[in-house]
Amino acid sequence: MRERFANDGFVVIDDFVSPEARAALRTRALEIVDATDPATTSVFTTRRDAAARDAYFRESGSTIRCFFEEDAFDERGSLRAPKPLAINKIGHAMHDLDPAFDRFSHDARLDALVRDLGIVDPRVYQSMYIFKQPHIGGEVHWHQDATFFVTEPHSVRTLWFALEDANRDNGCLWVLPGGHRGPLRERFVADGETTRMERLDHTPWPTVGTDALPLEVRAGALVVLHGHLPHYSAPNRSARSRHAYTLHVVDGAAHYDARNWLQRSADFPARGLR
Ligand SMILES: O=C(O)CCC(=O)C(=O)O
Repeated sequence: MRERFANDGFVVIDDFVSPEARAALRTRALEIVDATDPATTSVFTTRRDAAARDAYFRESGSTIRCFFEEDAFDERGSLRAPKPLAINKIGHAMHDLDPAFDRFSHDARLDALVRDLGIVDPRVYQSMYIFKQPHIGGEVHWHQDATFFVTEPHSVRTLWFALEDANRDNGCLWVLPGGHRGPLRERFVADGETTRMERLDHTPWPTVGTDALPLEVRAGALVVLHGHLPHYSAPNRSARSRHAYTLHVVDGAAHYDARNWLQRSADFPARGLR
Protein backbone atom coordinates (compact mmCIF):
# COMPACT_ATOMS: atom_id res chain seq x y z
CA MET A 1 0.00 0.00 0.00
CA ARG A 2 2.87 2.34 0.86
CA GLU A 3 4.45 1.67 -2.51
CA ARG A 4 1.21 2.31 -4.37
CA PHE A 5 0.70 5.53 -2.45
CA ALA A 6 4.23 6.66 -3.28
CA ASN A 7 3.73 5.87 -6.99
CA ASP A 8 0.16 7.03 -7.53
CA GLY A 9 -0.45 9.59 -4.78
CA PHE A 10 -3.62 7.81 -3.65
CA VAL A 11 -4.81 4.51 -2.31
CA VAL A 12 -8.29 2.97 -2.03
CA ILE A 13 -9.15 0.68 0.89
CA ASP A 14 -12.45 -1.12 0.35
CA ASP A 15 -14.87 -1.95 3.17
CA PHE A 16 -13.22 0.33 5.71
CA VAL A 17 -16.44 1.83 7.11
CA SER A 18 -19.15 -0.50 8.39
CA PRO A 19 -22.78 0.00 7.30
CA GLU A 20 -23.64 0.88 10.93
CA ALA A 21 -20.96 3.57 11.11
CA ARG A 22 -22.11 5.00 7.76
CA ALA A 23 -25.69 5.12 8.96
CA ALA A 24 -24.69 6.80 12.23
CA LEU A 25 -22.83 9.58 10.41
CA ARG A 26 -25.65 10.12 7.96
CA THR A 27 -28.25 10.33 10.73
CA ARG A 28 -26.15 12.77 12.71
CA ALA A 29 -25.41 14.94 9.66
CA LEU A 30 -29.12 15.21 8.90
CA GLU A 31 -29.81 16.13 12.53
CA ILE A 32 -27.27 18.95 12.29
CA VAL A 33 -28.92 20.20 9.09
CA ASP A 34 -32.34 19.92 10.68
CA ALA A 35 -31.23 22.05 13.63
CA THR A 36 -29.88 24.78 11.33
CA ASP A 37 -32.03 27.77 10.55
CA PRO A 38 -31.40 28.53 6.88
CA ALA A 39 -32.65 32.08 7.35
CA THR A 40 -29.66 32.88 9.53
CA THR A 41 -27.16 31.34 7.12
CA SER A 42 -28.56 32.48 3.76
CA VAL A 43 -26.94 35.88 4.01
CA PHE A 44 -23.59 34.22 4.65
CA THR A 45 -23.68 31.60 1.98
CA THR A 46 -24.91 33.63 -0.96
CA ARG A 47 -22.89 36.08 -2.99
CA ARG A 48 -24.78 39.16 -1.80
CA ASP A 49 -22.47 40.13 1.02
CA ALA A 50 -18.90 39.03 0.35
CA ALA A 51 -17.56 40.16 3.75
CA ALA A 52 -20.23 38.28 5.71
CA ARG A 53 -19.70 35.25 3.51
CA ASP A 54 -15.94 35.33 4.12
CA ALA A 55 -16.41 35.64 7.89
CA TYR A 56 -18.94 32.80 7.98
CA PHE A 57 -16.44 30.61 6.15
CA ARG A 58 -13.35 31.59 8.17
CA GLU A 59 -15.09 31.11 11.51
CA SER A 60 -16.24 27.64 10.44
CA GLY A 61 -12.72 26.30 11.03
CA SER A 62 -13.42 26.17 14.76
CA THR A 63 -17.10 25.33 14.78
CA ILE A 64 -19.83 23.44 12.88
CA ARG A 65 -21.53 25.29 10.03
CA CYS A 66 -23.87 24.39 7.20
CA PHE A 67 -23.14 25.53 3.64
CA PHE A 68 -26.01 25.41 1.18
CA GLU A 69 -25.83 24.93 -2.59
CA GLU A 70 -25.09 28.14 -4.52
CA ASP A 71 -28.58 28.38 -5.97
CA ALA A 72 -30.43 27.09 -2.94
CA PHE A 73 -31.94 30.46 -2.00
CA ASP A 74 -34.44 32.58 -3.89
CA GLU A 75 -34.38 36.38 -4.13
CA ARG A 76 -35.93 36.78 -0.69
CA GLY A 77 -33.41 34.43 0.98
CA SER A 78 -35.84 31.50 1.27
CA LEU A 79 -34.79 27.98 0.40
CA ARG A 80 -36.10 26.68 -2.93
CA ALA A 81 -35.86 23.02 -1.77
CA PRO A 82 -36.22 21.27 1.60
CA LYS A 83 -33.12 21.71 3.79
CA PRO A 84 -31.85 18.10 3.49
CA LEU A 85 -31.87 18.47 -0.32
CA ALA A 86 -30.39 21.98 -0.45
CA ILE A 87 -27.40 21.44 1.81
CA ASN A 88 -23.99 21.25 0.11
CA LYS A 89 -21.76 20.45 3.08
CA ILE A 90 -21.17 20.74 6.80
CA GLY A 91 -17.77 21.88 8.10
CA HIS A 92 -15.22 22.14 9.55
CA ALA A 93 -14.72 20.99 13.18
CA MET A 94 -17.31 18.23 13.69
CA HIS A 95 -14.49 15.81 14.44
CA ASP A 96 -13.80 17.78 17.63
CA LEU A 97 -17.17 19.21 18.56
CA ASP A 98 -19.79 16.62 17.69
CA PRO A 99 -19.73 13.35 19.69
CA ALA A 100 -20.77 11.10 16.77
CA PHE A 101 -18.21 12.57 14.37
CA ASP A 102 -15.59 12.67 17.13
CA ARG A 103 -16.09 8.94 17.77
CA PHE A 104 -15.80 8.08 14.09
CA SER A 105 -12.80 10.33 13.43
CA HIS A 106 -10.63 9.07 16.28
CA ASP A 107 -9.74 5.52 15.44
CA ALA A 108 -6.49 3.63 16.04
CA ARG A 109 -6.73 2.23 12.48
CA LEU A 110 -6.62 5.73 11.01
CA ASP A 111 -3.74 6.68 13.25
CA ALA A 112 -1.73 3.63 12.15
CA LEU A 113 -2.61 4.24 8.50
CA VAL A 114 -1.38 7.83 8.28
CA ARG A 115 1.73 7.00 10.29
CA ASP A 116 2.44 4.22 7.78
CA LEU A 117 2.15 6.85 5.06
CA GLY A 118 4.85 8.99 6.66
CA ILE A 119 3.05 11.30 9.11
CA VAL A 120 4.97 11.40 12.41
CA ASP A 121 2.48 13.31 14.58
CA PRO A 122 -1.00 13.30 12.96
CA ARG A 123 -3.16 16.39 13.64
CA VAL A 124 -6.69 16.62 12.25
CA TYR A 125 -7.38 20.17 11.15
CA GLN A 126 -10.60 19.79 9.21
CA SER A 127 -13.67 17.63 8.73
CA MET A 128 -16.39 17.95 6.10
CA TYR A 129 -19.61 16.09 5.39
CA ILE A 130 -20.29 16.44 1.65
CA PHE A 131 -23.80 15.65 0.38
CA LYS A 132 -23.36 15.88 -3.42
CA GLN A 133 -27.11 16.13 -3.86
CA PRO A 134 -29.06 14.36 -6.61
CA HIS A 135 -29.48 16.55 -9.74
CA ILE A 136 -27.99 19.74 -8.21
CA GLY A 137 -24.78 18.57 -6.47
CA GLY A 138 -22.17 21.02 -7.74
CA GLU A 139 -18.77 20.41 -9.29
CA VAL A 140 -15.69 20.61 -7.07
CA HIS A 141 -13.00 22.14 -9.31
CA TRP A 142 -9.60 20.58 -9.80
CA HIS A 143 -7.41 21.36 -6.82
CA GLN A 144 -4.70 20.01 -4.52
CA ASP A 145 -5.48 19.89 -0.81
CA ALA A 146 -2.05 21.29 0.13
CA THR A 147 -3.37 24.54 -1.37
CA PHE A 148 -5.41 24.94 1.82
CA PHE A 149 -2.93 23.39 4.28
CA VAL A 150 0.59 24.60 3.67
CA THR A 151 3.18 23.05 5.98
CA GLU A 152 6.97 22.93 5.81
CA PRO A 153 7.80 20.24 4.87
CA HIS A 154 4.64 19.38 2.95
CA SER A 155 2.47 16.91 4.87
CA VAL A 156 -1.33 17.05 4.38
CA ARG A 157 -3.17 13.78 3.75
CA THR A 158 -6.87 13.54 2.94
CA LEU A 159 -9.02 10.71 4.28
CA TRP A 160 -12.17 10.52 2.14
CA PHE A 161 -14.82 8.06 3.30
CA ALA A 162 -17.49 6.95 0.81
CA LEU A 163 -20.75 6.83 2.75
CA GLU A 164 -22.59 5.83 -0.44
CA ASP A 165 -21.51 4.25 -3.72
CA ALA A 166 -19.62 6.82 -5.82
CA ASN A 167 -19.39 6.48 -9.58
CA ARG A 168 -19.26 8.56 -12.74
CA ASP A 169 -23.02 9.08 -12.69
CA ASN A 170 -23.28 10.62 -9.24
CA GLY A 171 -20.05 12.62 -9.18
CA CYS A 172 -17.22 10.41 -7.92
CA LEU A 173 -13.71 11.74 -7.35
CA TRP A 174 -11.33 11.96 -10.31
CA VAL A 175 -7.57 12.02 -9.79
CA LEU A 176 -4.36 12.38 -11.79
CA PRO A 177 -2.36 9.22 -10.92
CA GLY A 178 1.21 10.24 -10.08
CA GLY A 179 0.21 13.91 -10.15
CA HIS A 180 1.38 14.37 -6.55
CA ARG A 181 4.94 14.50 -7.87
CA GLY A 182 4.10 17.73 -9.68
CA PRO A 183 4.22 21.23 -8.22
CA LEU A 184 1.67 22.89 -5.98
CA ARG A 185 -0.26 25.12 -8.39
CA GLU A 186 -2.11 27.42 -5.98
CA ARG A 187 -2.29 28.41 -2.36
CA PHE A 188 -5.27 29.80 -0.50
CA VAL A 189 -4.21 32.49 1.95
CA ALA A 190 -5.94 34.43 4.67
CA ASP A 191 -5.19 38.11 4.33
CA GLY A 192 -6.66 40.11 7.22
CA GLU A 193 -10.43 39.80 6.98
CA THR A 194 -10.43 38.23 3.53
CA THR A 195 -9.09 35.17 1.76
CA ARG A 196 -7.61 34.87 -1.70
CA MET A 197 -6.08 32.33 -4.06
CA GLU A 198 -2.48 32.85 -5.15
CA ARG A 199 -1.18 31.20 -8.32
CA LEU A 200 2.17 29.46 -7.71
CA ASP A 201 2.65 27.42 -10.87
CA HIS A 202 1.07 27.28 -14.33
CA THR A 203 1.10 23.50 -14.87
CA PRO A 204 -2.31 22.76 -16.47
CA TRP A 205 -4.96 20.79 -14.61
CA PRO A 206 -5.72 17.25 -15.80
CA THR A 207 -8.65 16.65 -18.12
CA VAL A 208 -11.40 14.04 -18.08
CA GLY A 209 -11.03 11.91 -21.20
CA THR A 210 -7.22 12.13 -21.33
CA ASP A 211 -5.16 11.78 -18.17
CA ALA A 212 -7.73 11.80 -15.31
CA LEU A 213 -8.88 8.59 -13.62
CA PRO A 214 -12.35 8.16 -12.04
CA LEU A 215 -12.28 6.63 -8.56
CA GLU A 216 -15.47 4.62 -8.65
CA VAL A 217 -15.83 3.09 -5.18
CA ARG A 218 -18.41 1.24 -3.14
CA ALA A 219 -19.99 2.63 0.00
CA GLY A 220 -17.59 2.00 2.88
CA ALA A 221 -14.38 2.60 0.92
CA LEU A 222 -11.68 4.87 2.27
CA VAL A 223 -9.69 6.89 -0.26
CA VAL A 224 -6.42 8.39 0.96
CA LEU A 225 -5.00 11.28 -1.07
CA HIS A 226 -1.55 12.87 -1.00
CA GLY A 227 -1.85 16.64 -0.48
CA HIS A 228 -0.31 17.43 -3.89
CA LEU A 229 -2.56 15.04 -5.84
CA PRO A 230 -4.84 16.95 -8.25
CA HIS A 231 -8.46 15.83 -7.82
CA TYR A 232 -11.92 16.97 -8.77
CA SER A 233 -15.54 15.81 -8.73
CA ALA A 234 -18.10 16.40 -11.47
CA PRO A 235 -21.62 17.71 -10.87
CA ASN A 236 -24.12 15.09 -9.81
CA ARG A 237 -26.81 14.95 -12.48
CA SER A 238 -28.15 11.58 -11.36
CA ALA A 239 -31.10 10.84 -9.10
CA ARG A 240 -28.83 9.42 -6.37
CA SER A 241 -26.89 11.35 -3.75
CA ARG A 242 -23.21 10.71 -3.10
CA HIS A 243 -22.52 11.38 0.57
CA ALA A 244 -18.90 11.44 1.75
CA TYR A 245 -17.03 12.42 4.90
CA THR A 246 -13.49 13.76 4.83
CA LEU A 247 -10.69 14.48 7.26
CA HIS A 248 -7.63 16.56 6.49
CA VAL A 249 -4.62 15.55 8.54
CA VAL A 250 -1.27 17.35 8.76
CA ASP A 251 1.95 16.48 10.54
CA GLY A 252 2.37 18.25 13.86
CA ALA A 253 6.11 17.76 13.39
CA ALA A 254 5.98 20.12 10.37
CA HIS A 255 5.63 23.91 10.53
CA TYR A 256 1.99 24.96 9.99
CA ASP A 257 1.88 28.15 7.93
CA ALA A 258 0.45 31.25 9.63
CA ARG A 259 -1.24 32.31 6.36
CA ASN A 260 -3.40 29.16 6.12
CA TRP A 261 -7.09 30.11 6.38
CA LEU A 262 -7.77 27.54 9.10
CA GLN A 263 -5.96 28.40 12.32
CA ARG A 264 -6.53 26.72 15.66
CA SER A 265 -6.02 28.67 18.88
CA ALA A 266 -4.01 27.38 21.86
CA ASP A 267 -7.22 26.58 23.74
CA PHE A 268 -8.63 24.57 20.78
CA PRO A 269 -5.64 22.72 19.34
CA ALA A 270 -5.81 20.25 16.46
CA ARG A 271 -5.90 16.78 18.04
CA GLY A 272 -4.47 13.48 16.86
CA LEU A 273 -6.35 10.50 15.41
CA ARG A 274 -6.50 8.31 18.49
O1 LIG B 1 -16.12 14.94 -2.30
C1 LIG B 1 -15.88 15.75 -3.20
O2 LIG B 1 -16.64 15.91 -4.14
C2 LIG B 1 -14.60 16.57 -3.18
C3 LIG B 1 -13.84 16.43 -1.90
C4 LIG B 1 -12.50 17.08 -1.93
O3 LIG B 1 -12.05 17.54 -2.94
C5 LIG B 1 -11.68 17.13 -0.73
O4 LIG B 1 -12.10 16.67 0.35
O5 LIG B 1 -10.56 17.64 -0.83
